[in-house]
Amino acid sequence: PAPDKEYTFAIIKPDAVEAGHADAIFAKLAEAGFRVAAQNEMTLSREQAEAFYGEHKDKPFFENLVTFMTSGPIKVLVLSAPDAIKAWRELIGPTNTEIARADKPESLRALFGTDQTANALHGSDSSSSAMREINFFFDGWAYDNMPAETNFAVIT
Ligand code: DGI
Repeated sequence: PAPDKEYTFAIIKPDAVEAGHADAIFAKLAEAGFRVAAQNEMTLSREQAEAFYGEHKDKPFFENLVTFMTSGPIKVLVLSAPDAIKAWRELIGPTNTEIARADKPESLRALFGTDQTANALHGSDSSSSAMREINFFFDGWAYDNMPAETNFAVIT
């Protein structure tokens, strides 16, 4: 069964912030039942972007990805909802904006993305990623907000 309340980590990426889509994205996520538990606006340094996407450092698109992610302000969010990790991945849709537009036209990447690199939104892909990513951007937040006895990214 889905946890009653779970946390995930999201980013409104530079293309969507620059295009002025943040308010529309906040409206869509609220409508879908997500609550914003923490948020911050920042511009990533190259060092931060490389560390955040470290698992992709050997991929051919890594340089483009880092250049894009450091190109302007982003909004980093902790979202809560029942089954938040899976539900948020479903709401944002496929990684490639063009595939999202073809296959999931109501998804947030279809609505607000630009292309296969600039795809408007990030979402943690697992409980362990959510834990790592929340701690990466909100130092200590998880410790203050999640009971120690529960799965780190899951609170009931
Ligand atoms: O978890 P996702 O963001 O959906 O996808 P991911 O973790 O595989 O990749 C991280 C980001 O890297 C993704 O949001 C966009 C970019 N990316 C992934 N695969 C490709 C890519 N960019 C290009 N240009 N080409 C790719 O194949």
